[in-house]
Amino acid sequence: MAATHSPNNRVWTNARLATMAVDTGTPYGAIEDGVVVARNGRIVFAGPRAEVSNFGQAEVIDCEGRWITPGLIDCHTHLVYGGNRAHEFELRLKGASYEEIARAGGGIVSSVKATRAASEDELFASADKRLAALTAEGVTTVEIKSGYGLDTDSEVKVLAVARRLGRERPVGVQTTFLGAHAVPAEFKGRSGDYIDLVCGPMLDAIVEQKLADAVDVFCEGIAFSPEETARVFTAAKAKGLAVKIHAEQLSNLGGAALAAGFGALSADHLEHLDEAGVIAMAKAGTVAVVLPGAFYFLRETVKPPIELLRKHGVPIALATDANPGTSPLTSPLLTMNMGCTLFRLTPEEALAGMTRNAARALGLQDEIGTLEAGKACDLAIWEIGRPAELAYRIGFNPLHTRIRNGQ
Ligand code: DI6
Ligand code: FE
Repeated sequence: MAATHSPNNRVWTNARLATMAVDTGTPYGAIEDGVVVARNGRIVFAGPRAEVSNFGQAEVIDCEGRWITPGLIDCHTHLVYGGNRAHEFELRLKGASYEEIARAGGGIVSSVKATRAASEDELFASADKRLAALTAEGVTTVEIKSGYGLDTDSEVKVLAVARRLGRERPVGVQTTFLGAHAVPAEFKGRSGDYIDLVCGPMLDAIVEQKLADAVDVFCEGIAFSPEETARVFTAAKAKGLAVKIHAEQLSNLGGAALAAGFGALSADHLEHLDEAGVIAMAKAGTVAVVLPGAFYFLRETVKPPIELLRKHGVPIALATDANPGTSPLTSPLLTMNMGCTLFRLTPEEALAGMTRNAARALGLQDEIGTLEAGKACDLAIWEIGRPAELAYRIGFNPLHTRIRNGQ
């Protein structure tokens, strides 16, 4: 009788694994001649072929020596927004700075107008194309922030679109409420009143509809002060939500240390972070998310303090920051390349930044981010000879297959 196999049991064999597990003693947690065994969408074994005696009634997939990494995780994006800002790109090329454009009513506020005017279906359709670009390069989980609605109905609309992407596409979506992204035009000069709205009715509506997994604040001279940030974090924590911060992107306001004091999952950007901030993050276990796309697009010159983050053992994650204003980037592979060329990460750090440490930046370290038994079977299978190729190439996609929850 021919062997039957359960569709819920799958084995990827004849593969090289970059497990990205910690403390294996080998770069990338690599295993030559490895197998991944999955049952009902979860990894039950990832390790040397020699340790598995038989595959039972499983569907066996021969990887022909290809590399398997954990599915990539983009832990910081603003994927859902209306319109685009190509016109501001032109203005910046004529000499205007990002801050000048923002102060003159352009910048985030112009994306807010377009986002408010767009229907849910329109927002879904445009974000879906950007999401497809991410998944085409191996992304299996993405974080999506609100922050281009800036009134209760529009923030709810954006987060509902993000949730819908997670339901209708084969990708995990974590949502983050970033109502404190910018002061909307109708609150100009009254940021305190706007923060009342964010911490009150807006947060209430979002919690009520279970639309957010975390809350973020843009703490910056052109956005919100540390005091305003603390108010949002206090309100978020009272509702049981995790917090994150955009900090030290254009100046050092001590936002990362503030967020660490609230037990933040991550502090993101960090170009102007100092050693005191690094130490505070290390103590709190807050992940440093670096965003080379924004650094590149704004032609910044001050790099995040990678050496200090390494010295104090702060985990470093890497993300696209996909957004219309400062990082119109939807390539995780180019992001890894930029992490290496611009910030001097090693290719192994870059891959850890889009797998293991990105999972941690989302609080999902027990679920995803490494090839280890017990985690979701989210895989990226690559046509490469060594893992460093993922960060090395520019504009080339060696993805062979992407697997989400074993499918
Ligand atoms: N930091 C950024 O780089 C983006 N948001 C943020 O908090 C900028 C968003 C934009 O300009 O539209
Ligand atoms: Fe951002």
